[in-house]
Amino acid sequence: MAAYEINFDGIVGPTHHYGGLSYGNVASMRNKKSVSHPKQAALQGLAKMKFMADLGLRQAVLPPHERPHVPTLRRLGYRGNDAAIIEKVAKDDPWLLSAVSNASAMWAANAATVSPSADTADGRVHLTPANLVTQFHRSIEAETTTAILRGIFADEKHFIVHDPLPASSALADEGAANHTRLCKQYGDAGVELFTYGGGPTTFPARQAQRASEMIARMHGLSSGRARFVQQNPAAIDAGAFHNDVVAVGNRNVLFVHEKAWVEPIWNDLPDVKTIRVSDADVPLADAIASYLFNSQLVTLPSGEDALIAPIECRENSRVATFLARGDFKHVHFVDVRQSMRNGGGPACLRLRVVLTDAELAATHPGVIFTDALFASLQQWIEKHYRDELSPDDLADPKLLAEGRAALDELTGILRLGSVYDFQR
Ligand code: SUG
Repeated sequence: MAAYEINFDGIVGPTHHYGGLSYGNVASMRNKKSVSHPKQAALQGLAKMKFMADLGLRQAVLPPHERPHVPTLRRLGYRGNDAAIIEKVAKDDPWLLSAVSNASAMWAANAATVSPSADTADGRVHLTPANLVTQFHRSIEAETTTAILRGIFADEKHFIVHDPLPASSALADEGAANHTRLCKQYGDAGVELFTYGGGPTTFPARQAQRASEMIARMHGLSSGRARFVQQNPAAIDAGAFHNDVVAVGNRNVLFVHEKAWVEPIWNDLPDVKTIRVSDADVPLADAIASYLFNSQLVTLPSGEDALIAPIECRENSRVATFLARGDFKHVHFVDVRQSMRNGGGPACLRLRVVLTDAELAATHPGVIFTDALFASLQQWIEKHYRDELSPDDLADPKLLAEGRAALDELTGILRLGSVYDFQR
C-alpha cells in the first residue's frame, strides 16, 4: 500500500534556554548559561519546516509543552501561588527551575518510537512515547507528549498510542533517536533497527536494551522485523548521546559513521545501501561537532534522496570535503543554530511517522503544515516570544504568564483542545 513519511517537528517553546543540563551532550555542557534567543530559535525551526514543505515533503507540527511546569514543582513540595513558587525555587534551586523550564520537548525525535502499520502484527500504527528517564528535565515530557499524541492519533482503528515504559533506568527509553527503519518503499514491511547503549562509558548510555526489546514486542514486530544493535561506547563518550548523532537511515539507505555501533551491522542488511564514513575521513569529534549524521535523509517527490544538513557541516572542512565527494546528489543546508547549541540538529527536531492515505486522513488535521499554518505560526511566534533569555530571566513570573497565553492561543490555532495542565 502507498505510504508517506511525515515529519512532525517540535515547535521550539518560549522558554528555550541553555541550562547545561544534559551531561554527555557536549553542546549542552559547553553552552551552559549562555544567553538564548527564543524567537530566533522558533523561527529557525519554522523555516526548516517551510523549507521541507517547499521541497514537496509532508510536514506536521508538535506543540511545545507548558514551561515552567508548576505542577512538577507542586509535586516536589512547593506551595503557594504560582508566582511565589517560581520566586522560591529560583532562590532555592536554580537547577530545578531550569529543568522545569526547559524547552526540550522541541526535540521531537525523542517524543516516541513509531512503527508503521506495514510492520505491526495488528496492522495499526504503534507509537510509544519515550520515558526519557536519564535526564530529569526530559522525564517530565512523557505525560504531556502522551496526551498530545493521543489527541493527534486518536482513531483507534488506525493508531495505538501506548503508555510510556515504566520510569526505571532498566527501561530507559529515548524514542526514535535510537530507532531507524529500513525498507524498500515506505508502504512495504521494513526492518526496524533499535540501538541501545551499554558500558563501560563515562557519559550515560541513555537507551536500555530491554526498553528497545519491550517496545518491539508491544508494537507487535515479528522477530525478523526488529533488529537490536549496541551503540559503540566510544561514540557515547565522544558525545553521541543518541545514535541519531552518528547514523541515519531512510528507505534502503543507511548513512553511518563507522564507529557508531559495536558491530558492523551493515554487513548483515542485504538490501540496504550503506554509505559508511570512516574515522579517517571524518573523525567522530568532527561528526559530533558538525552533526553531519543528524541530517534528515529524505526522499524527494522525484524519488531521489536528499540530505538536509545543518549549516555547521559547511563550516567544518573535513565534513565539507566528505560532502563534496558526491555521495548525495542533493544536499541542502538549514540554519537551526539555536537548537544546535543545545545538541539538537535537524533530525532531532523531527519525529518521523509513516502513514497511508487512510491513516493520514484519520490524523488530526490541525497539526498538518500548510502555507496558512506557516503564516499563523510565524505571527504567533512574533507576537509571543522574547528575543533574548538569560538563565536569570527564568525567575521572572511574567515568563510563566506569557508562556501560558501563547500556548492557549496555540491550541486554538492547532485545534487541539486542552492538552496542558493549566487549561484543565
Ligand atoms: O536530550 N538537549 C537534548 C538534545 C536532544 C537531541 N535529540 C536527538 N539527538 N534526537 C538532550 O540532551 C539540553 C537542554 C539544556 O541543557 O538546556 C538538552 O536537553
